[in-house]
Amino acid sequence: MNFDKVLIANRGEIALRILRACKQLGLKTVAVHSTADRELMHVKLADETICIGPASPKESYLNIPTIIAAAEAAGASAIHPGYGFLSENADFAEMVEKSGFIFIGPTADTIRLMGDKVSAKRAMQRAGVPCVPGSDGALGDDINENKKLAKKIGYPIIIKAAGGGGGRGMRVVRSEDELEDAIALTRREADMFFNNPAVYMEKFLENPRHIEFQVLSDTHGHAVYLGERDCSMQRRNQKVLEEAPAPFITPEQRAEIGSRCAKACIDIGYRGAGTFEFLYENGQFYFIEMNTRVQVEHPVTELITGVDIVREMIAVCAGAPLSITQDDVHIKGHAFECRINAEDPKTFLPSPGQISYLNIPGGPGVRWDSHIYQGYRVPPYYDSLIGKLICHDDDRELAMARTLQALDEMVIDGIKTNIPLHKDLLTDPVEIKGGASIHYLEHKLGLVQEKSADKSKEDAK
Ligand code: MV4
Repeated sequence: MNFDKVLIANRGEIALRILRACKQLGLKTVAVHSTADRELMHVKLADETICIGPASPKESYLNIPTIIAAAEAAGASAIHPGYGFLSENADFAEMVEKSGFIFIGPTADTIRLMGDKVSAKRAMQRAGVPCVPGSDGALGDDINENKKLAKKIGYPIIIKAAGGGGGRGMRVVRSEDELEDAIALTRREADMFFNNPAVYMEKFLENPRHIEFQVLSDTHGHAVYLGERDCSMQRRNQKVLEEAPAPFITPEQRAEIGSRCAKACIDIGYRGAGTFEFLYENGQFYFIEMNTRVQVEHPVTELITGVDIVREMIAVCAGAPLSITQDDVHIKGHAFECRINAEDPKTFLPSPGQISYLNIPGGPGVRWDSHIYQGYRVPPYYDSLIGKLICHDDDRELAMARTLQALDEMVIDGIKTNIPLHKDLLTDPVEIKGGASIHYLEHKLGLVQEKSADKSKEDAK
């Protein structure tokens, strides 16, 4: 099959990142964009552009028939979905392949398997990936059985929707008298939001870290892990600051969990780039979900491994074998990524508008992944991410200092950004120490009043 033209079914910084990888591989690019996105950088750089509809994502970036029609019209051979939008939509992946295009990602069946968190967990359990203790599959309707199970797991437990993920459709239960209502409520919400009433039960981990393993897998039976990232610094399920490698994780732990993830990829016939999400508490890793797409934070892994994840995922989806084996993967130094958002640093409200002045930091080990430029208007219709500052150095302390220096050099005028938040975070004693839990940032910001002093003390220990 010929593979010479890629349609980029996304916008913003990731569309530009994909375009750059395509150009390097000698592939022609097709940018599809909404009427609000004519001035996007990757639209200017693409070989062909097609306007696919109005600003509203539903009518443009989420419009499956229109995107497939655009691929037909342009004579594209493959479609790269990026992250968000249609990237983990199994029906889209299926339609893409049935229409004769290559989906740059895993097969529709794999997306479906991992999209259902109950089947994902079962598959990972079978592959030898350690999971959070919990129900064996979806919960039944017998409340006495469920009470027995919760008692056996031990309170607190969490009820999660099989169709959920990324923080939607979950409820913590701290005692038996809350269990029946919690299951019923989560089921109703799951049915409403995900069209799937199936729910499952897990031991609730009170203060875990969020650590995820990056993998790449080809169609020739090879898979590699590229180490892990710590993504614990988050607010309302939106990551703010990521780093690689994760602080205090030993090479032995990395090899143990990483090799199990790579083996799991081979077991399920995985294709492309993927991420295994774990909660990490008391020295143990617990699998929770798999992301079957390229992630926002992939650059920190690129900087510590030297592997071009986006180029590699395109190549393996075109049928090429992985260009590296596990023996070629070495973790070198440390990297941080600051997600720069067009938002008020105090209220977190979006701050769209025109960028009147822009100064981008530079120097060794400084990378800026962004579509913005002086004069660019940040539209109000989409995610507020306008760029990612990724800094690398020989160790964590140096990487942190380099990130702060780069933040000091960066000027984005005309809109508000969260740069002040990043400067504050990178000088925070708990962040400097490393290894804070998923709750730390929200406590720091005073989002959670209850027990906030206790929790912060615990993190600071
Ligand atoms: C959990 C958990 C504690 N215990 N599961 C939230 C997002 C989704 N991916 C899974 N999530 C969680 N699952 C058990 N058994 C706590 C969270 C959680 C969380 C996880 C990762 C990153 C940020 C988070 C914020 C709040 C809760």
